[in-house]
Amino acid sequence: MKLIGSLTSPYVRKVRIVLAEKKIDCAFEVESPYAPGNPVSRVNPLGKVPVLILDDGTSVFDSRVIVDYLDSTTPNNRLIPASGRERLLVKRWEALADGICDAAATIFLENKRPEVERSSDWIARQRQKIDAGVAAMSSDLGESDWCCGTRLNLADVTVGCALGYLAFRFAEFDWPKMYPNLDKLNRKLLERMSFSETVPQG
Ligand code: GSF
Repeated sequence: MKLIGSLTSPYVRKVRIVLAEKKIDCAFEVESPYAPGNPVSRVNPLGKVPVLILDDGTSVFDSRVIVDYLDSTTPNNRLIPASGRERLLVKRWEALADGICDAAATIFLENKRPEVERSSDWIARQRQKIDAGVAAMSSDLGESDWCCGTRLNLADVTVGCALGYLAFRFAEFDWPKMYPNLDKLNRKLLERMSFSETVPQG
């Protein structure tokens, strides 16, 4: 099995954390979907990372499909509840955290365009999603130790990836000060090697 992805992507990080937490062996090929001549679109018609290549050559995307598959392949350390309301809530956390990453990545890309082509309305719209999304994560976490349930699961993984991505791309957004409960959770997550070894870089 081989994972293709970049060192900056929060979605790739999500998959790497799941692989590490579940102790699944998988090669990692670092590729940027933006580098000229990169091979990503040959394995994913959408041209996005992460992509997981199975041993029979099947390419799997996107990150939600990949982590669902990985969690189902080995019974140890299940990160996604099998069914029912618990599963629904974990997937809801994932959608919220991924949505924050989507908005943050959109702003990052918009800001890379020449200044005259940038839309401040579009940036403000995305920024609103980030602000409301982080506020919702903080409110839903409350004083609990974990996002959902009594131990680490995919909800915490995705929240950690979203917070790490905000720290990486939007250092000026002082969410740790605004939301001490998210800061506490994030610090606890970073004590795990799966998180500390995958902090975005580039
Ligand atoms: C998002 C993947 C994505 O946007 C998932 O896997 O969960 N819903 C998908 N990946 C970005 C890199 S990054 O921003 O994480 C990507 O590959 N962009 C290349 C492009 O051409 O959009």
